[in-house]
Amino acid sequence: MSSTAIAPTPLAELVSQAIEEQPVWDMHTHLYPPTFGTPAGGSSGKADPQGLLLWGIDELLTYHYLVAEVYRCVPASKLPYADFWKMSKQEQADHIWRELFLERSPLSEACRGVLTTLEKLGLDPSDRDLAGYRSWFAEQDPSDYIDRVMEIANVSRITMTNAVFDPNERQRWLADPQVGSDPRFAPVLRFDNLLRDWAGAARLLSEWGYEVYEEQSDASLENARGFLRDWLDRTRGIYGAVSLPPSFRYGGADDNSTGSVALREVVLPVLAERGLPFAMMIGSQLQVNASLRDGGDTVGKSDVGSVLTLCRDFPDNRFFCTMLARENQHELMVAARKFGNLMIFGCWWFLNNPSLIDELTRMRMELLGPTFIPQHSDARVLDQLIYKWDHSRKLIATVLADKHADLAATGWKATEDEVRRDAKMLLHSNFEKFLAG
Ligand code: RAT
Ligand code: ZN
Repeated sequence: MSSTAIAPTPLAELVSQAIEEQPVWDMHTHLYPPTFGTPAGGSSGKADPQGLLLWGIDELLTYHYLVAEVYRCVPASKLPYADFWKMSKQEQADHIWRELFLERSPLSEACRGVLTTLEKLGLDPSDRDLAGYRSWFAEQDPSDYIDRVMEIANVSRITMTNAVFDPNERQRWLADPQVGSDPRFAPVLRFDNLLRDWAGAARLLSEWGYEVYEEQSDASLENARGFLRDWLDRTRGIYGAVSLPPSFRYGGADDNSTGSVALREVVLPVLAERGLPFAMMIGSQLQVNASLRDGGDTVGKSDVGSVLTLCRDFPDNRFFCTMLARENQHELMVAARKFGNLMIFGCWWFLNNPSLIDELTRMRMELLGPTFIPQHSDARVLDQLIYKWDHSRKLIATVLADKHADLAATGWKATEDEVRRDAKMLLHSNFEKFLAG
């Protein structure tokens, strides 16, 4: 490494190299280690149909982004949803491959991602040989394959989403306390139901032995805090997380909606006492087309004012926040200028497209300098780490290089070490430091 100032010509190259070479700590995914089971056993042969670790070509092709897209090509009047869901995973993948890759050019970001992934794995997209790709994946051992994918994507750590209200996942934690201890993965406690549906959550908690009721009495709230503490102990979650609807509001100390009470009296105090941040992903309106299952949610505009109120009223809490609507982004960035306990992150879901990543990263850098987390992968299929990070790194590097070029035009001379420091902050240490508090 050198601390000599860089000449303008290699600046873009150096920035791109720094971003490519910096390992990323992916702060939000839906990936799991093999201890959670995997439906595709690969060469280990240990297939668990309900397993949570998804990987391989059939999972890549049946990603819910692509299920939604294929229904634009063959509508439900021609292929009823129930018939699609009755097909085997391989038949669904065949259908998607034919309709989205062969009958039409695979121009969407989610389609392109499958091809980038194949290419980076050393498979040739120009073969168009689905059967051949399948045989290659079938030869992989899931645990070794995780190492390989992490190496290609240059991901040093994968953050899970451990959904405590998902019965399948919950059982796995109860059956094996070590299930989450693979050092390549970091656990996160996810508990949407507590804020989205208190009454339903209370019913489940009381079934599970916590005396929590629809009425938010002092005892109910204390027992709900106990539940959260137990699960933070069990999972060793590094932060708490929820996804919230566009209608989410927090109106301050007098707001007595059940969600706001649960937030104020249960979630935030427990996370503050543990010194853990709280991640809010706001703007997902669930199941506008439930037949598409995971692909059936949409986006809605949310309320940044509520985030401001939380950051102001709970200075002992740290908040990660991402919003799904493009319309909310500028206001959210301004909110982050007002409160140091707010860390904005990622280009979430429908924003995870090149044009929008470029726009958001540029705006964020102009308003916040290097003090934000530009991206998370949200990968649901292990192999997606490869394309999501490949595509995002290139876009982040372009923005960072442009900003350094603007600085160079003033006569400011950045050193190579400083450029690498920027890359490290953006892809790793902003997250790590915010976690540490
Ligand atoms: O991006 C997605 O795959 C969504 O289905 C959700 O998982 C979302 O990211 C979430 O965490 O709720
Ligand atoms: Zn997610």
